Amino acid sequence: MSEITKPHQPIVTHIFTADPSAHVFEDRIYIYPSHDLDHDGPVNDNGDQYKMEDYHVLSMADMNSPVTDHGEALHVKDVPWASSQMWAPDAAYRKGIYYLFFPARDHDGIFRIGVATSSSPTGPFKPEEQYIQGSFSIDPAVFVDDDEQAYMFFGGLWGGQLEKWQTGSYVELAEGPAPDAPAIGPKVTKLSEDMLSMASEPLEISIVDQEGNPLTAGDEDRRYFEGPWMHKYNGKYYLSYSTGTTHKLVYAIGDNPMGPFTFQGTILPPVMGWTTHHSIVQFREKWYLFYHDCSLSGGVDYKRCVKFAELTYNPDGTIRMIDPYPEK
Ligand code: FUB
Repeated sequence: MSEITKPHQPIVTHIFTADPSAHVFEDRIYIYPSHDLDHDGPVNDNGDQYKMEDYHVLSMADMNSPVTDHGEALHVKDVPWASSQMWAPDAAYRKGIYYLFFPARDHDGIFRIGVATSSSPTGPFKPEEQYIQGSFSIDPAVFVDDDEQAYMFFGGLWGGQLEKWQTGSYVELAEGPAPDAPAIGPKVTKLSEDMLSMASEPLEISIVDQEGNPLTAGDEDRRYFEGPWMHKYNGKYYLSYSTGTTHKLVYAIGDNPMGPFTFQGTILPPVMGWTTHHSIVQFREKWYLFYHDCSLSGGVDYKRCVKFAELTYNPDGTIRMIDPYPEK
């Protein structure tokens, strides 16, 4: 158990953690992060340095309480279809069952998204034999709307292989669009009642600027890269994500969870490290951003640590930008 929980500080220091998906279940905060491992292997644009093999669930009673590490909740060796690289997960609850959604490479090296279930938010989670049919790429984020319909958002460029699926099937050598062409958007699908399969074909989400023009692939300050998250505030849908190469967390607002979304601005400017990845959650009356940086390892990009900060809105519903290092 960690001693303290403070904004902008690592929430645990005994393991390296990243990609936090935070949820509130029965008035307790649960965080589903990636579990970064130390190694001497290659570091490259394919993301080989992110060698994760398992998931730990963390939880805290409130924002000032110690954090409990509930131990290993799922290991890649227990997932029949997966071979390596357990990247950013998410969790959901429906009708007495907790679901862990996670990407990993299959036995052909192709990223797929799997699901595992438990009667407890802390696991252990039992994986399905096969990955979710029709799934590909990385970074699942599951959002259950007020009408109980669940949606899964996913996709990531470069190591996350999203460029390779532009035709609907996997093309190993496919590249992204030209800089002046519309950017590749995140994917969204409705999930079935039992949350174990897709209830609709994945659709590409359109993110447009304030004039209604699609963001272009060369607009690296604003276009989608990876790490989608969906939350609802005052009846509007907020799609937030990482811009990857420009290292920001940004957001867009829409009237429908499947889009289109209009770009708004930056939630978090770049932090220490290449990747940036987040979730947004309401706990009691306040909203919080969970994110990561590499400060715990002194800047080693694949040894990251989860942090949080309060997130606030302007009266018009826009999000106030957060300073990740307010004490510097
Ligand atoms: O942690 C591995 C990958 O790095 C995640 O899937 C991405 O979102 C990025 O954070």
